Amino acid sequence: MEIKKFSDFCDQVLPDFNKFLDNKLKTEIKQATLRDAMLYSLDAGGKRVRPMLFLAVAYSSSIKLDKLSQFYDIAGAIELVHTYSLIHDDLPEMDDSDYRRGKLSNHKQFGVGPAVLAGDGLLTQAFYWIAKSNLSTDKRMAAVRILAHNAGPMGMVAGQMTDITMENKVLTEDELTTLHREKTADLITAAVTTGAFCAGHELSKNLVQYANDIGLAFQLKDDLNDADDGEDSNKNTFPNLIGKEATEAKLKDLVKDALNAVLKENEFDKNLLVSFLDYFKE
Ligand code: GRG
Repeated sequence: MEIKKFSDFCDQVLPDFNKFLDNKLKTEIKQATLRDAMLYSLDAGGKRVRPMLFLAVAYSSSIKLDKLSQFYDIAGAIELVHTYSLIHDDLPEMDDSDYRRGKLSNHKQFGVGPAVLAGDGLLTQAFYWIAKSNLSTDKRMAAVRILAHNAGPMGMVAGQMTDITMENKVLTEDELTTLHREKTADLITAAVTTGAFCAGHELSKNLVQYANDIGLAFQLKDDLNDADDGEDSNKNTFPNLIGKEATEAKLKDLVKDALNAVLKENEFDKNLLVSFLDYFKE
């Protein structure tokens, strides 16, 4: 294990992974408008947190840096699913956002119909990439199962449905936690657990705990940033429900729990996963 900091790991891996993502989609998608709309959001400057976490877990279980590219199809599939979810989330009938990552949102750039199809295309292509990857059948099946379970109607899609249908209703803390776990944490958990499976491990309780905690922490941090920017106070967020200070305390507790969980972990080198927690301190 040579790299100890998550940011150094990303510096090493991200340029190559980004090239892979862009080239693969460019060569596969023949319909020009669809290709442009899919690439517009895929190459819009996302942080690639989920695929980097996936690859970091594989690296932390002793897959060498120069062997990580065997997992790019799966890491890429996770990013395709994330990108689709953001395109659809921005649509007028969902969050109705005109901008994403400082650029026009997909439907503002291409129109609602093309944006829906760009999202559909990314979601479907994700499972094509997993099916076509060179990993063993067991690993590919695990990746399909985990991703479909956590991103579909048993996970992210369910959370999004609760979000849009409960928009003007006040949720309890438990209901809001479930919403955020499904909408945001489940895909992050899928990235971490798929990384473990692909590197040849059984699911570990501590790793799942770590993944769930950072997944929820991710949403809380995003909501705290939005609250600082004066975002809509009617939205179902922790800062709106319990206040900013209580949300900051909850975020700290989650990061502490994630740290305790990962420190109990024996199957993986802990350095990168511990270092990822710095993201919540920035
Ligand atoms: C449309 C089925 C469907 C689901 C949408 C992901 C999602 C569900 C909604 C996004 C709402 C949101 C902004 C949640 C906060 C946490 C989050 C997912 C932030 C965006 O992820 P980042 O920070 O984005 O990884 P980048 O731009 O870096 O890729």
